[in-house]
Amino acid sequence: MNRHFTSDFKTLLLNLDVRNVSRTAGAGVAASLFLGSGCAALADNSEAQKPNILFILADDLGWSDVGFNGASYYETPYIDRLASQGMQFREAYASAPICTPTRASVMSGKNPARLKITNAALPEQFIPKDRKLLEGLTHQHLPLEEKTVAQWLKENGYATGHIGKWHLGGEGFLPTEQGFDSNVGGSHWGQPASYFFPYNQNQKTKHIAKGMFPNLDGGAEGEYLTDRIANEAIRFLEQQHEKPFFLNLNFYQVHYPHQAKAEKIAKYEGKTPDRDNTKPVYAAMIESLDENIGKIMQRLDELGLTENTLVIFTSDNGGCFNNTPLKGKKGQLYEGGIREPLVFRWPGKIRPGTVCDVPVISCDFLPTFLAVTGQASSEDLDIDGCDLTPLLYGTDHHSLDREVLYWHFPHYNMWMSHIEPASAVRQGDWKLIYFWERDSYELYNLAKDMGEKDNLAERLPEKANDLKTLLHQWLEETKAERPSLNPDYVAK
Ligand SMILES: [Ca+2]
Repeated sequence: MNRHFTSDFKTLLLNLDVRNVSRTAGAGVAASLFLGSGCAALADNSEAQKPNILFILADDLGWSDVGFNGASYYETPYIDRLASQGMQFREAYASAPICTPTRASVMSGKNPARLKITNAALPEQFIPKDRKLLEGLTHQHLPLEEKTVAQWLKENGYATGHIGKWHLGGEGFLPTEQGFDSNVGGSHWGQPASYFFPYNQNQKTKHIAKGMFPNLDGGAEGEYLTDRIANEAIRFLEQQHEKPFFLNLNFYQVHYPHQAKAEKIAKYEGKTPDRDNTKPVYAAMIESLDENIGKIMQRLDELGLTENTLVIFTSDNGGCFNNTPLKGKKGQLYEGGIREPLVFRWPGKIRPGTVCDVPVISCDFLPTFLAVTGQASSEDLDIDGCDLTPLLYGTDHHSLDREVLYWHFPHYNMWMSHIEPASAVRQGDWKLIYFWERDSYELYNLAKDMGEKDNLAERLPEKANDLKTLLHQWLEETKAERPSLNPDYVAK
């Protein structure tokens, strides 16, 4: 890929587009960073040097939980700085409204429906059996037959590290079985027992969960998990000398249990809410995530790795609380359940302060990473994702060779009653959601109504029918696992 760098760089300069330049305060500083150190990167970037990839995935962080998407009660200055130094995607999606399927999609480049991994890995007793529908079947782990992005990159000479939440299977299916050289803290568990050391011990019941945090031994009493995960990431960065690296850094933050440092909680208890956000513990968790990302970016700089490292920041599903101005939350296919903050930063390659409105989705990471590392073109792969480099490099900011996105979530949830089986399709500005239990559709125009307040399904039956046809054809093609009528259902 590097041999194209010079022409890409020229194209970027020629394509400077005022409409796409963020008006955030950091944009001017970021632009000078681009023109200054970015040029240095051009000179230093030898033909043989492959870029490092640092993929940072937050857990359950909503689209509107970050400053660059309008949050003011929550404070994310370091994540916002990252956004101002790179390209932010305003219409980025998770492949699923819940943890495991999105992570499986990141690893494999495939839609969860095709993987038949559509729900969080859960023991059988936690799957509701008393509802009108029986859920579609879902695998409990990412099958070893799936070729992960780590396996692809390892074949290409990369050092591959996983740190933090995995949630794609336990023994036999851990990161080290799926292409990673090392695994710190990743297991089948989807959350810590405690954010304060000892992390595998429930603070109330004192129950200890064995095998929760492989290779994350020791720690000081009261040490905070997010600080520790960041320290492990820094240690990984410091050890990289020989090979280019791919670090899959998956924070547990801001997933339940909601626990934060007392001094940070106190700060938010006294702060004026915005968008009805009034959860100081959650705000404090976001601040800890943010400051640790700042810490990692600083160390990356000190190690001289910034110029040759593609950094990505995103989340795996929508927020659990209030995602205003979006509707819905984690577990739902409304925008609040699936739209994510997303930033790509790569000085000299990606123009800083840019905003992209093209819809993108979790399964796009794998083909994009393969493209930036010069390994394979997406045409050769049996995947659902698209290579995003035309957007990132500025050769085309406004379109992608893809018209339609799909979601399939045939599940309830024992703890969250708002969650019901649903599937959805987005084509252009139009989005249709199908609710399996009610056998009903909702149609929205996201360009005019990103909050999904005005259901147009009855007023625009032709448009609704077009999208219904697309959705059901896709469910057939992917052999998606459908919900079925529950013969034992008793209406309450
Ligand atoms: Ca999650």
